[in-house]
Amino acid sequence: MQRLRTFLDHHCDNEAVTDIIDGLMVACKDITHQLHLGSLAGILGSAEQENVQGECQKKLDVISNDLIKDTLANIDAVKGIASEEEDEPVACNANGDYLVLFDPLDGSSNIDVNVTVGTIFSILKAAPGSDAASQQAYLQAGTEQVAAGYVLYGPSTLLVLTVGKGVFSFTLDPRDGEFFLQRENIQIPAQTQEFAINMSNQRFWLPQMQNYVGDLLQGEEGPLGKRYNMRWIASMVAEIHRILTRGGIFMYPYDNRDPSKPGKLRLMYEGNPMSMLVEQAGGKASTAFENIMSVQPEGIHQRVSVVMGSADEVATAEKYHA
Ligand code: AHM
Ligand code: MG
Repeated sequence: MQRLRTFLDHHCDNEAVTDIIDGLMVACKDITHQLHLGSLAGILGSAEQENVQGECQKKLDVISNDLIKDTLANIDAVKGIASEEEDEPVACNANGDYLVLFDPLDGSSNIDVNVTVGTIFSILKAAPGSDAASQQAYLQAGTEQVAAGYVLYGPSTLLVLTVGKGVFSFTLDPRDGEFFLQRENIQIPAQTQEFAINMSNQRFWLPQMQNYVGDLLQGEEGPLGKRYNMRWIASMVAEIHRILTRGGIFMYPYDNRDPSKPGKLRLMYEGNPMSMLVEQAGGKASTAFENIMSVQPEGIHQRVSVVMGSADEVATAEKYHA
């Protein structure tokens, strides 16, 4: 079995990116440890504060953010970081060439009920002379990502990764603290009979999305001609991992609950990295109108509509919006 570092040394022809991913996993192993201890470590519950997006932070949101931030700041290649839990980007090493954007603990409403959560990350090349303390340096479309991945904290801890040459997964062996390569060149089946969406928001979606999901629900008697099953874990990492394992379509579409927020998920550290993984695995990642990775970001915490997974199913969803 190949260790993560050995794999990266052969597969990733960029030493700086190898160092960043390898270093980031040190923090993710710490997060795994904290999650396994759970209430024994006093990490459950609210941190009694809000992030820039007005969301109540969990204690473990804050702990994970600090662990990842401190780890990345000590890697020479990292010029700056942007996090879901930080209002503004943070400059790290003036000589670094890379920017790392991350959601330290995605799906954190699941922490207190002991259900899967994850860390999502995206790596961008910094433009020469750019100011890593300013949002402007980070506002690159998803197509510019040099690497993306997530760590899933479930029954096992897994890393799923792309450096633009396919998607690979690694499992953490808790006995020696090493990630080992498990699946190579992961491919998402083009068709599926499984969808994931928070149905409680149905009345807030665009009419096109209501029509599409209405037809999914009609099953073999509807125009799509097949019966679908539904899943909702409330953890995008778990949802995308299921899709990378057996196919499916995951949607968190535009809704009009709050006109200032077009959708719930964040473009730069949720939508883009997951889109890169899904596309590298032969799937499709769309806003329902255009490719997510083509969206030109205007802010690091910008939100985006998400429809991603099995290519044929996403193409069908897009047709309803055409
Ligand atoms: P978070 O970053 O605050 O954890 O929010 C993102 C999560 C996703 O993982 C998940 O798909 C979605 O929020 C679940 O939302 P809902 O509460 O509507 O089920
Ligand atoms: Mg999140």
